[in-house]
Amino acid sequence: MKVLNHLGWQHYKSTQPELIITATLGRVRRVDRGEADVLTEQGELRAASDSQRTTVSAAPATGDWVEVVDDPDIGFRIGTIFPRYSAVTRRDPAEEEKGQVLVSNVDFVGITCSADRPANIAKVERFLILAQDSGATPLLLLTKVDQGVSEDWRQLQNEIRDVKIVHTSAHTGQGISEVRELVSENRSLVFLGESGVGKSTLVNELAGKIIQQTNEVRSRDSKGRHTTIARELVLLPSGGVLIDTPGIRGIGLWDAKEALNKVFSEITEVASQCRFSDCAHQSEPGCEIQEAIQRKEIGPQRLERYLRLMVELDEQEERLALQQRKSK
Ligand SMILES: Nc1nc2c(ncn2[C@@H]2O[C@H](COP(=O)(O)OP(=O)(O)OP(=O)(O)O)[C@@H](O)[C@H]2O)c(=O)[nH]1
Ligand SMILES: [Mg+2]
Ligand SMILES: [Zn+2]
Repeated sequence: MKVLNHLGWQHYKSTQPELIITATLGRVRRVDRGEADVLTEQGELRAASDSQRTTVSAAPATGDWVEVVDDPDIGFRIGTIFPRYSAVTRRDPAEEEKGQVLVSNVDFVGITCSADRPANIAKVERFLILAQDSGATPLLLLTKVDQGVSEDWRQLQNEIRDVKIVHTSAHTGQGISEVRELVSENRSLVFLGESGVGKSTLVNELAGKIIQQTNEVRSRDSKGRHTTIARELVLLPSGGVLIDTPGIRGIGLWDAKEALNKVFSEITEVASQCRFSDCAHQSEPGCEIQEAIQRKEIGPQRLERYLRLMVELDEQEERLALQQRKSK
């Protein structure tokens, strides 16, 4: 069971005490073209992932614990996909009204940003909501700190609360052992962020060898070249799992209102004290949010970003409800 334990099996099982296994157990390393590479005790198996599966939760994702069945007709195929204790789910870029699971069964979502690029709080908040919604613990990994950390990043760090921030550098080794420690007990961590921020470089540093290909950023604007093209699980020799992902510029949120309210908890807490339960926090009498803005406890821009995200998620809910009514 050594491979499986290093992959986090024991930890996974403790979250799913009722599990019954009847075929070869494994964890999905990578999914592509209707097939998946699955790490099992018998080594890596390439298994067909049933094309009949259409719903979000039923398509295998990197990180899933699955059963691999040896089918006499088609060879290996994925049978049961076991329940996910966490899942990073975004709005499917191909189909607006659908969610897409990027990775599953992770303990940490490492939102990876480069210190040598401008700090964009709205983008970081979006990633934080995605991470919070997954059920895993969000982290902010600030990379390339050997290049210096600008004032806007320092300010951003003051604005986000309750999130662990790790400064890392592949050049000086700063922060590497801190991140390694997080996964030391066979836990799983996924790196999410824009292309070129150094996700694959971090994977290699943590693994202590070059596993993932990396590439120079463009000198003109420090943008990456989309070097990593698949969501891929890397098993650390000492146990623990890292998941490298392709760079993503923006993300569509999916069914993430609860996570939104958590990430903006200082706003939702105050909002619950407004006189009107449907307060829009603009100029209503008895609006505690406006009071808090006057007292400089809540930034007006932070409120604006919160409201904008709320509208986005409200509209999504409405469209989905409409669609469901139509299809009935
Ligand atoms: N100075 C400095 N450069 C770094 C650091 N980490 C990564 N880089 C450089 O950043 C560039 C991009 O790194 P990658 O690891 O390929 O970035 P990525 O996030 O995996 O990019 P995609 O796969 O395209 O999403 C490479 O040239 C790295 O050498 C760091 O800590 N300091
Ligand atoms: Mg990469
Ligand atoms: Zn209000």
